[in-house]
Amino acid sequence: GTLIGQFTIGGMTCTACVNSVEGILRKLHGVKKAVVALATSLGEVEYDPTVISKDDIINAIEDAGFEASFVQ
Ligand code: 9UX
Repeated sequence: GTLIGQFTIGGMTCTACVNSVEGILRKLHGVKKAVVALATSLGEVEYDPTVISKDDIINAIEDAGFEASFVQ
């Protein structure tokens, strides 16, 4: 199955940040789609919860130097 997770991302200040975070997310096994918006600091990820967890996704973003927390 697929779940949709929405999260806030802190520390993105330019479009290259957005591309970087989207690239990180899209490379994660279990992530099917990822869209990140600079203006709202929001990201939306479609993921397979049997492959990757919300915490794994947050950790991947934070390992890249940004802050992340899930909205739902
Ligand atoms: Mo833009 Mo983001 O110059 O880490 S890439 S601030």
